[in-house]
Amino acid sequence: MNRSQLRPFVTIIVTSFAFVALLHSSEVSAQPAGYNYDESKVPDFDLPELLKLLDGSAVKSDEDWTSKRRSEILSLFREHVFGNDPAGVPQLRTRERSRKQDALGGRAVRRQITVFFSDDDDGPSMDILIYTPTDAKTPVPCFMGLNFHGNHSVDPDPDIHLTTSWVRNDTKRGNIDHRATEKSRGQSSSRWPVEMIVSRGYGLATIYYGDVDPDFDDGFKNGIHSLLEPDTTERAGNAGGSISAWAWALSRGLDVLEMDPLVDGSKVSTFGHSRLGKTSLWAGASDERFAMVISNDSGCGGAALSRRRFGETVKRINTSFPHWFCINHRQYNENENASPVDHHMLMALIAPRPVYVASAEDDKWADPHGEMLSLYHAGPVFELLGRSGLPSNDVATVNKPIQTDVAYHIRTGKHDVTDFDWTQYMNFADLHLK
Ligand code: GTR
Repeated sequence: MNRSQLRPFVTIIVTSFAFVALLHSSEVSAQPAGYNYDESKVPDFDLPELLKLLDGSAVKSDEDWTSKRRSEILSLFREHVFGNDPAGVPQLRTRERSRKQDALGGRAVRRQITVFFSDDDDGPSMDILIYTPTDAKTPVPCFMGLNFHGNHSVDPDPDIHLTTSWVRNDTKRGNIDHRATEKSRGQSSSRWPVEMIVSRGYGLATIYYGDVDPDFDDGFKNGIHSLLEPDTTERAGNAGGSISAWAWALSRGLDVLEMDPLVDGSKVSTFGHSRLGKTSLWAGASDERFAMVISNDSGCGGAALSRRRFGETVKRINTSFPHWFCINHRQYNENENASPVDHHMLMALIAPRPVYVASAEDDKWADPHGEMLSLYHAGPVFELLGRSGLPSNDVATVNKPIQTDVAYHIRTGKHDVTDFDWTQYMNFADLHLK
């Protein structure tokens, strides 16, 4: 092979290496080339109607919405986007793995609870790490979210169980050969300001998403699929993808928090960042027990309107992450307008409960304005149910949160979770859950 023959070969290797590196990064703030980041190039489109039933008749009352249209839309999301929920909820068994009455310098009670999904202690299970304020006199409202790197990444506390589940390789954070090492403790603590949360009177519960379904495309053989779906040879087009499995885990976490004497189970907010923000929205949409729903930079497949094709597209997400959505979702690759849903309908499924959508200015890949617009376009449903939606569809001012019955902010900075974001979530929760 001479040099010029070699060049395309090298380019292919370098490109695929970069592609794999991108897929394996949860810190994506880059703007991959070849996608639209220009508002003037957003195509024209019509959104599917929220307040019209599939038989063409109008939704006129909150009763029409609650008893008819809401369930139609929920079924459409199951059929065309996320797939069905994992079938056969097993009998959960829980075991308190540890408890510390004076964690965080005495400010918090910290517990680790293992949730077993079968009779087998070695079978699929997940750990919930829960912090509640030590000085609380009554059960507290609580935020619950999945984390990307293991519960031990949330705080450097050496007593937090180091996950033994698969983790994404990342030498810098101490994840070697898909296993967490001591070095990985506390590496995500900037995203989980536990002290700030308990000092404002809230609890925080978090679960490692890799306990439930490791985030790679293995044909649904591991995690809860090994238990609930032993035969995956011919998966149906509407069989749930990983987001559906992760959202299911949030509901199982809520089952546990509902029984928890330190937490007010009627005031649990689901929270998530990025792919886990998509998951938070789907959990909140499909499980009405969640009192509030927070999407942090969830982008395509989450808060953003797919029809805008701004930043990440349906085709790109289904190609990069074939395991996240159901197979039917691939019909809308470069064919978004044919979908019977768009993501304003995901927001509407959460109504009348409070929903917070947050974006970051430099996170163009997630389409900040499109994230806001889906919340805006869900407005008619919030209004039908006696709540107010977003007052305007104008591009939002950076660092100026809008918080009414729904909330939105775009902050300066990149694709991440910051103290600014958490401060806003707690301000909003103060309005609705206290
Ligand atoms: C990106 C993906 C986004 C977002 C992000 C993340 O690679 O394109 O949809 O989910 O990952 O989860 O960090």
